[in-house]
Amino acid sequence: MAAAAGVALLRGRSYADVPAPRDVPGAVPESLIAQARFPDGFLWGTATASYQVEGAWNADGKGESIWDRFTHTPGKVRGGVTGDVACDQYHRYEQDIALAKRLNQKSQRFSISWPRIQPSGTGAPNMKGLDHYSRFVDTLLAAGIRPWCTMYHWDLPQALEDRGGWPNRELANYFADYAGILAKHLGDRITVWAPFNMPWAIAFMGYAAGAAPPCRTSFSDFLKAAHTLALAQAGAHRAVKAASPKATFGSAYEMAPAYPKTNSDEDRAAAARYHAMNNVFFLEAATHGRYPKAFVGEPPYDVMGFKAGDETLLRAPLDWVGFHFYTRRIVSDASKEQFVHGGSFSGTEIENNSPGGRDPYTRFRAAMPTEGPLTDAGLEVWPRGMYDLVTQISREYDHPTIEITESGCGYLDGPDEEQNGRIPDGRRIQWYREVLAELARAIADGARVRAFHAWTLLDNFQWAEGYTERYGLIYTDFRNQQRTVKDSGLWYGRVAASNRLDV
Ligand code: IFM
Repeated sequence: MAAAAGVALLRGRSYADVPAPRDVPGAVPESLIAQARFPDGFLWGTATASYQVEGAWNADGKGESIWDRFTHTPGKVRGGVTGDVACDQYHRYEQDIALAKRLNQKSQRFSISWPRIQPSGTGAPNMKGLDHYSRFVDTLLAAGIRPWCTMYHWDLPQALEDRGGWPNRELANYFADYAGILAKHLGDRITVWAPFNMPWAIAFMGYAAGAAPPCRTSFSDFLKAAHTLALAQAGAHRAVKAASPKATFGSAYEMAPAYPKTNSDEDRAAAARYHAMNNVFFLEAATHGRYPKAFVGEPPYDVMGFKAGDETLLRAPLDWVGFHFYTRRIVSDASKEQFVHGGSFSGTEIENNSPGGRDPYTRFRAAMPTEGPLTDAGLEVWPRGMYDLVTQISREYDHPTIEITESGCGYLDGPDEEQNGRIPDGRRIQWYREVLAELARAIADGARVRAFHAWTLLDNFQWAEGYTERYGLIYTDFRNQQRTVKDSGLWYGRVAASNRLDV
């Protein structure tokens, strides 16, 4: 009854009705946390990514990825470190899955490394790579944990980058072949598939901002890459469904609720463009075979390399919608300013305060505010954003089944030697308490959320930040690969067992 009323409440509200952030408190009242309940059967899990945890960068016939090339280039990663060993999970996965089981986890989102399966990105599969993931999946199932597969979490075979990377439309076909191989060999046991982790970031960070490999700075390459990724998403959908009758297909999009800087029509329109570009660009392509109103004017189809008939090729009706939540954005209009090229990378997002906004097409500026406290990794804590984002996607996409594919916070707490090495990371517990209370509120108001994946199971290689940020529920001592469950991990295990937060 409450859920039905909530659905009615969500329906009919438009983006413009979302209150500006100054109207909402930054912190969540304890009473809301105490009342929060999650439905029976709710799937609690964690998320990881191949390059961030596996190590074994050249084992068993694996090819070189763009992240191998990047980290092996001096001066690219903080501290000069690499993911060559990372958490050594390629060899220690049984131990890590046993820890997840101990924390009552029921879903493990992991990614498969494309160059382990096709070392140069095309052609016959490397059976040693497939065998590894087959054993990994069997171990998850034996532990009662649902295997949830991301097919691509940023580790493109270097050989495909050498053929033009994602701006090369041919990659959509190569990716569909790869997806078909995965579904054929693992689809008897994996039923939950998503093609890409954070496709916007793959295109923007890699090809426009130069912040991640291959570090190009071309807005036209960014737009071409985005179109190839959308085509690849749909091609993978067709390939996976054809190879595995049990397959369900969804997504792992990055999203941040966008609030207009002022109440002006221009800033509200800019916030809507941010939402279209950064949050739902690929969801809209999959759902309707078109791109949303992310641009000032018409989408630049010519620059993207859009061809007649692509509207049909883009369609990939998702069985469920997966997205991440970390923080929020305040967005202002830049359509009247002269564009000046520029940008800088901060953690997981682009901040660009250059005159003229972020790029010549979308013409907005997005900033992460600092009204709320910041995590050690520099992201603003704004729990209310979870409620706003989940309810917005619910009403805009007709109440789909939702999975939160990542959500978490970077804090550097380590072992306290006076407490036998215990890791008292209270700030992380509080972050999850508040964000999850807002998620429970969205569910009570009608959002059909069935799973939450904390980022991440264990501290790992944090991309260009190296090992200087820790997002794990489990502490990794990178000197000896020892794992220690943090207080937050123990707490999350109790949450998973009880479906409540006051534990
Ligand atoms: O570590 C990353 C992950 O690979 C993608 N989403 C954000 C996380 C934290 O920055």
